Amino acid sequence: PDTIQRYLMNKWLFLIFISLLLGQMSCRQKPAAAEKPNIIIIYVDDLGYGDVGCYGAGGVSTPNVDLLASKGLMLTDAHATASTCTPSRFSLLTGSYAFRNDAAILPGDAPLLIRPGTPTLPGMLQKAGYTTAVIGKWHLGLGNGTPQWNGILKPGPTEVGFDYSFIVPATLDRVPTVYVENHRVVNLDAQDTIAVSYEHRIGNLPIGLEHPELLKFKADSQHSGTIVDSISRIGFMSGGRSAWWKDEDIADVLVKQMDAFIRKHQKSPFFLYFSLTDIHVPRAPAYRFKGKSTMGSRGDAIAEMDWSTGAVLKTLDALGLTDNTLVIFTSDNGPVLDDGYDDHAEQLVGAHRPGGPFKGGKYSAFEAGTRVPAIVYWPGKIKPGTSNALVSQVDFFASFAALTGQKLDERDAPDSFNMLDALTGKSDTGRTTLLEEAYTFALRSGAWKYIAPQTRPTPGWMSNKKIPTGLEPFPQLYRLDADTAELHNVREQYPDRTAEMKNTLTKIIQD
Ligand code: NG6
Ligand code: CA
Repeated sequence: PDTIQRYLMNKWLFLIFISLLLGQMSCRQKPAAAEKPNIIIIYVDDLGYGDVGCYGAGGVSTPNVDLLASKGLMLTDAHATASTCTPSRFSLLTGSYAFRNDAAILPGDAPLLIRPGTPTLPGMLQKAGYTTAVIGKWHLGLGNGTPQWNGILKPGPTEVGFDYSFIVPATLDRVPTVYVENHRVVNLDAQDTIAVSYEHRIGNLPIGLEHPELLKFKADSQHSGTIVDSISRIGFMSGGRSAWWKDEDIADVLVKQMDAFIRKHQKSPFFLYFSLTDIHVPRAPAYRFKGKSTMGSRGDAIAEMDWSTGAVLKTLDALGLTDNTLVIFTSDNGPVLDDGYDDHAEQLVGAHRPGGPFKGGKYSAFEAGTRVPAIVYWPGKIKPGTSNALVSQVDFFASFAALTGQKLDERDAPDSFNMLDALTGKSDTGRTTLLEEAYTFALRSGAWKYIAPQTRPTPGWMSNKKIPTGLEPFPQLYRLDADTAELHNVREQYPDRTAEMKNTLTKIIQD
């Protein structure tokens, strides 16, 4: 009996020891898990402030985005850093303003704009233990010099912080019309090599200029290059037929990639930059979205974008990851109706206001150029609500560093501020000043908006866009609290304020 007792005692002690150990381990893991939520940025292309239901859209419904807003924090004064794509994406990923690197809209055969070795948001999260991926639109260039479409496309996303990439290299309207997975074009037949030129015609595929009868949409002269999938593109290409995407399938392809990546990495923290190709031109959503809006293909593309957003939530729910995942939904620049293809966006827009109450849109220095929908969703952690804190996407870098306990070096993310409290609704206070880049600079300070005289030449085609650009040879000052639509330049009534804002702007630029 003595041995039995001792045996039982030992067994008890052993069990107590094991359970204490397990308890310890889970205690240690719990706070770590809570500090390292998965992070997903759903980045829509060209979605305007007023283009989704919760921000006032008409003509299309966006139930999934609206759900994000009703359960998350809806920001009403959040900005892309620029009113065009490449500059905004550069700033989002590097925490540095695009002008510091001379970033402008890139052609489809440009070399990689972010130099390997530059501190990046995904690179910082890798150090914090995250697995990182970009799925969708890239538009930051590939390779050194000319991209090697038939070989190894390097450096690219995986050299600047992403563990995995599945991308549309530039825009839907630019050649080559192929996906790139890590360093290679997907489904390329080695016998049918790809050639690309932005200077002159190559190969013998039909081009839009000569064969308008083959086109789904009529296009302007810049978009009248090689025809792929009945859509003429900017630039010329030949070969690579087995690798061509089909425009109507892109959302499905990207959603499948998104789902696979999340499933694969569900057990450890991941960062996904889910960069949708909707709602940029050419707008050819999947056939099942045809007629989902009253606004033609632009509205239908919004419906498709909403579906892709819902797909993310569905995957998270299915895997039980919803409470441990921070999702930010936003856009790279403001809206445009006619961006080169005749898809009736202007004729069918009706009472819908793509830029909401704001003036301008894509390419513009007025508010609608950079003020975009922005929703932060993290059920259980973020109280549902609305916030008018002034925040910029350049702040995601420092904010996520703070969230995940990463210290930033001085050379990291020079323009990024930690706005974590504003992004999670703990505070209403955002930035005191905010820079907007167009073909000039604008500065926000509270309700004041200063637009500097135009500094960069605009491309010739800009004059056809019918968007008020805000580009003038003289300074402009607006009071957004009294004049949301930037109609009255009050610089003469407020010379001191004008001078002060000009100085602040100069300091930021020269910093
Ligand atoms: C412009 C294109 C426009 C669009 C834009 C980039 C012309 C006339 N227009 O050069 O269609 O592709 O670049 O859009 O060529 S963005 O959202 O990637 O900035
Ligand atoms: Ca864009």
